[in-house]
Amino acid sequence: MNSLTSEILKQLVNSGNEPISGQQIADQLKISRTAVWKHIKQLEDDGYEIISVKKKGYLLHKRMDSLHPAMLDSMTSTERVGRKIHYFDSCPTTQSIAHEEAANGAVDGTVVISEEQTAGKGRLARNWSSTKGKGIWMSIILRPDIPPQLAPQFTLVAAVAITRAIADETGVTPSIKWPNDLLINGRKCTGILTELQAEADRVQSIILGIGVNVNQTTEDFPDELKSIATSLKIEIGNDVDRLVLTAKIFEYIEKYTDLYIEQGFRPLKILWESYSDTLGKRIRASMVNGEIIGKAIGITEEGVLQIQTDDGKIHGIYSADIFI
Ligand code: BT5
Repeated sequence: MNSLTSEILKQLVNSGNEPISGQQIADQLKISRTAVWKHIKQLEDDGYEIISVKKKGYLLHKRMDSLHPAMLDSMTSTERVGRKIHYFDSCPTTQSIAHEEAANGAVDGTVVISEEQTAGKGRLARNWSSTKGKGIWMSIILRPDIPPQLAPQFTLVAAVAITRAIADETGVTPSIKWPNDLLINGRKCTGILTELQAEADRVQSIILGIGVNVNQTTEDFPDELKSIATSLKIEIGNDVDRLVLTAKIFEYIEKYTDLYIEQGFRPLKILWESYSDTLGKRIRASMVNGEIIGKAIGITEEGVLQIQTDDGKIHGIYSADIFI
């Protein structure tokens, strides 16, 4: 979207239920009224419903189901997370754009968000299904001052933040399957992919990739996912406002990142344990170099999963797929 069109959308969103006059917009943006009218037409072509109220101006009638920054900005009360947003109608994956932005100095809390991903990715180069307009597909750039070995904790911090946001918005609390899955009724509704840009001893940026299935129906999922994936809509039976949920996720990510910086991982570990689907269960952890079967007895201060095998030995697992 052209930046003037985007600015006009922002003004319409901010004026809420009060119409805003074409002259007012023209004066503020230093453009002609005809130019304002052309941008309004563009917004209508994009699907925004705008009413011309006689002698008063323009009114944004119906909020479109879009995660456009102008819409998100009006909902967000954070200081850092989501204050700067790069928005795409479609892109291969928000992760690689976020990596470029981070390398080019993007500020802490910058978000890359897309309505659709054509090559969305999970861990180990797996695919992530990202149906257009039905989910939240975004990468958040964080710049905590921590050593690289603590970065995996952010997967757990994000898992807690998203769990809380989903619970607030839907009344349904997902459970967390270590390390990066949020499940409802045993099916995956959210995946998290934590990537890093780091020097030997310091993190430069964490790229927190978040995929939340929001309004898909079962038909929207490819066949191989139909029995293992779910969406919030499937679980609660009605559409969920993606805009409100995204703003909530921004709030919780900021809140818990602040808590982490102030008090360390401990309070977040306690929260994580309270939502865990993994602890106390007999599990199979499948790693690139083999597998371990035993009881999941806890996570360490670093976020490492501890499994106790039948011979009593305790094993620390850094990355694995867990089967219960
Ligand atoms: C993940 O990997 O769960 C991390 C997913 C991260 C996605 C976000 S979206 C925004 C950002 N941009 C990206 O390109 N990625 C991030 P993993 O634990 O490896 O799980 C991947 C597996 O989950 C796949 O092999 C499928 O079995 C399954 N899967 C794929 N798409 C899914 C979906 N939409 N919902 C539930 N499960 C899915």
